[in-house]
Amino acid sequence: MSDKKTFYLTTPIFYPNASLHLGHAYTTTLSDILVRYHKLMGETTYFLTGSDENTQKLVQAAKVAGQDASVFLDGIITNFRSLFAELDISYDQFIRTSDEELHWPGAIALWKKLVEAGDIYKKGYEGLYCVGHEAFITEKDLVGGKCPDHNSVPEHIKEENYFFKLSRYTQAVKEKIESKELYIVPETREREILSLLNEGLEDVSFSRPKTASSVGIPVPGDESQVMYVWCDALSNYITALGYGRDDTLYKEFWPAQVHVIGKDILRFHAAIWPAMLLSAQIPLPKSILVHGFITSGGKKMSKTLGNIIDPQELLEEYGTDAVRYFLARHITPFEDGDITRESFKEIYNANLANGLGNLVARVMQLAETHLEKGTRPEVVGFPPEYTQALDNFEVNRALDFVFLRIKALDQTITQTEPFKLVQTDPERGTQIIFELTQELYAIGRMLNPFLPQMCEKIKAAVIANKKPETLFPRKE
Ligand code: ME8
Repeated sequence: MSDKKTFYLTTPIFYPNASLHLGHAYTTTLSDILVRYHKLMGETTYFLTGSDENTQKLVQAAKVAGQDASVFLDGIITNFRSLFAELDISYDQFIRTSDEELHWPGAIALWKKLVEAGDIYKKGYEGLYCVGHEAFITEKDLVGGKCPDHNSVPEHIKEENYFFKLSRYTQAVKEKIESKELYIVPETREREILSLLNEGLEDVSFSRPKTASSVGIPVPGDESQVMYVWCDALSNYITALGYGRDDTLYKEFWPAQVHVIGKDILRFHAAIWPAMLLSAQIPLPKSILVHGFITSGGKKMSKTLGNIIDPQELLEEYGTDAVRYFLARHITPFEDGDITRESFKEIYNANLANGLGNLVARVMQLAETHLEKGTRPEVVGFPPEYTQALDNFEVNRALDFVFLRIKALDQTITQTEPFKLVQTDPERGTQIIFELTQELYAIGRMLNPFLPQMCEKIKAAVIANKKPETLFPRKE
């Protein structure tokens, strides 16, 4: 066995009923930055993302689009993958829960464990089901008879389901969270889930009759029922590693270091999922990072409001690293963050075209003119301000630090005026220019997790002693 540290990170598996928007791009970019950082620190990383496909939402969306469900699904998955490619998301696996070979055996094995623990029982049930949520909701959640989040009337359902004894695990989950064995970040979300646990958890319906849900994994031993989509979906975090099938990856990487999620699905991840794992006697993930929502102009992005920002559109206009930069630095992971086309452009021009781009041009112009050859500067360790911020998932603070160094380097040039010094004191002048390239190289290295393309371009420019083409053209 190797003693190398491992870092397994997961994103939610997204519903493929529509193309991904900037919110999904945020989760995935944030995740990618963390994975790249841990890789940079020499850890063995594994990065999982994917799609949640056994859902009625998909069936309904395909119907609206007038397409066969599988054709519709293929189109959406192509869109997911191309967005992730354009964002430079370095995932190791893209799991699809419709995959009967890779996902289903593990989901079934986990269900059997819950049965063995005596935590699954059958019960008649009557309630309101919201397909948008893929969950039962209550009368008091409704506004004017509709689910306010999805603006739709829930289905009234009366059926026999299998239930999971979630109530039995309220106390145990609470203890794991309070002791930080299951570390919920940030603290506001930890408090939110603890207060929910203090109210006590009710048992949850874990299956639907096949007649009600045309998709889903059959319940072992009862072909008339399919697993509840959240029970099926949560299990992806271990089935992707081969749980119940081939446990090589599972042995190496479970428990996950972190599940990255948005605040909307906290309850599923910090209450139901740990309870399932406790029931099956599987170790819990180490932490759950819960980020806020991206809004536009102060409002939740929605089709009705017409304020949805398509990540593809930004990527086309500004490029991969500019989009990654904005998401990493100008959205705070622990709170809601806002973006408009105007704010994006302003920030791009100020910090990338003028800030970083201009600095690289300035330093490399001096170097190309006055240094004889390129150099591979000595590689020094990463500063604690940088590593501590990233260890705490604060990608925005880490990038703030890098940009302070960028600003300082710019000021050094203005103050020392090496372009004049090379005339009066060539030795001192070239020494200063050499030091500028050293610092630029160090900055380039720190940009690695955030702006992987720029990192390589900056390092290559210093080594070749050549001013690169304009990195971030100004936008009017
Ligand atoms: O919930 N801002 O899938 P989903 C930031 N399939 N992030 C956002 C966002 C926004 N405005 N909107 C969505 C599901 N997200 C389930 C998950 S996991 C076992 C199953 C991101 O397609 C955020 O990460 O509705 C949120 O948690 C996720 O997308 C929900 O994606």
